[in-house]
Amino acid sequence: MAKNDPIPAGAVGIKEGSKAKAVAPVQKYLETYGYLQSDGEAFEEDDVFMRSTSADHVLDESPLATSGHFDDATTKALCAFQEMAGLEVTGEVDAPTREKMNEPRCGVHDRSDLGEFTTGAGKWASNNLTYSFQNYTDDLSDNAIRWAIDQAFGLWSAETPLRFRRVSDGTAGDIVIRFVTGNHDDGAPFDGAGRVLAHAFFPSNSGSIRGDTHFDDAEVWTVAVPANGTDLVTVAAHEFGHALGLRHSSVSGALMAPFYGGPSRKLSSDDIQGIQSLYGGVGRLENATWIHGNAAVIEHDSRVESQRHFGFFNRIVGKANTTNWIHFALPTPVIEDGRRLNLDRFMLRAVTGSNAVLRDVHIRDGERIVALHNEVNRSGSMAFERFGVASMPAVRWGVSISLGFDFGAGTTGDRRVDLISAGMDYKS
Ligand SMILES: [Ca+2]
Ligand SMILES: [Ca+2]
Ligand SMILES: [Zn+2]
Ligand SMILES: [Zn+2]
Repeated sequence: MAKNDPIPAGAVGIKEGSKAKAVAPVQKYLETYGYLQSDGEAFEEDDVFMRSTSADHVLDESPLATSGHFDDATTKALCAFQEMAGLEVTGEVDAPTREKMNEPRCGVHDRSDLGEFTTGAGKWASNNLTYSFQNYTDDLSDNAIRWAIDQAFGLWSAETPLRFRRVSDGTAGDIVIRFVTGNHDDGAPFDGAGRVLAHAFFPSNSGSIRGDTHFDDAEVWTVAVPANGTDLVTVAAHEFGHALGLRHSSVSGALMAPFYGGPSRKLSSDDIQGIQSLYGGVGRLENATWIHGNAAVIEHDSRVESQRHFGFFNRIVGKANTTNWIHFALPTPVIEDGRRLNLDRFMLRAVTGSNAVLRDVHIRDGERIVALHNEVNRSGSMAFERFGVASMPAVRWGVSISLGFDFGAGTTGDRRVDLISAGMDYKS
């Protein structure tokens, strides 16, 4: 595809016994991502992530290959990669394997022994973490970048007791965010446009670099969907998984899978199990308020085909191929026992037909937007869907939720939204 593909077309078909020129780039890829060790190469020099995790050093498990020879060790490593990537395990560089190796991906190495989510990269002692920007990318406005990063943290905070507060630029938060190109003095240089998109440092790293998250600014970063570049929310959420202690997952569809296949701004059950194994679940709600679905207010009545209030829900059927906003004003306790409360997470109970999609969730306090979750694209049964307010701002004026929906074609049943309840939890 791209001219910078690491694995050339000539690699297709090579297997054990081959000494073709294309063996070397395949071995290089397998080395880079922790599946293989080459003889006589100063391999540990170029992988700061491996050095950092000496307790369960990935190299201990990697076979040792002869450079340029597709030997038994290379076959074993290739099979491990194929398993990780959800490919057919053939031991041969077939077309799908080459294609997968040429996909854009995270720069953090995989483990060759993994199944579902894996941890073992340490964790933070505190649930309250700070982050800061060392710089921004010119691809987006600073505000768009901040919202994207906030949304990415919000995915993790919605399912855990973790909370993320931004501290001013230039101060060193626990997680320092940088946009950099090429060599940026951490032993893991970026590679120009495409291929490696970003990397992050596990909590098990020593020193201040733990948690730090670097984006390759040779990529074109975007927050638009469909993406006209690389989706910052998706990649940031993945990297923050590393910054919190998760390694790559071989579950396809998991956010922590190493490959980037376009915008996917949600955690899978594998990601949730992984992060909760480190930090625990959401815990009890402290000051939750709920409002019934019948309290929904529709922004554009003219785009609604029908609305009916049932005993326990409110059914809205959008006209075909329209968008609309549905707003909820949520009961808002502002001060309790003399202390100001903080917004913690939004919760939604709803069911949609197959062609009604919850696209955006905006959370406001008075006129101020406190969380944007854009392009979340949820559909079907949302029994208890959570959207984090990662920074937990103090609440002042009254909370409202705006839900942006896309209604496609299809029957009225396909275009329905059944709103049951909307809620918010507040922490003192
Ligand atoms: Ca740090
Ligand atoms: Ca790159
Ligand atoms: Zn990764
Ligand atoms: Zn870096």
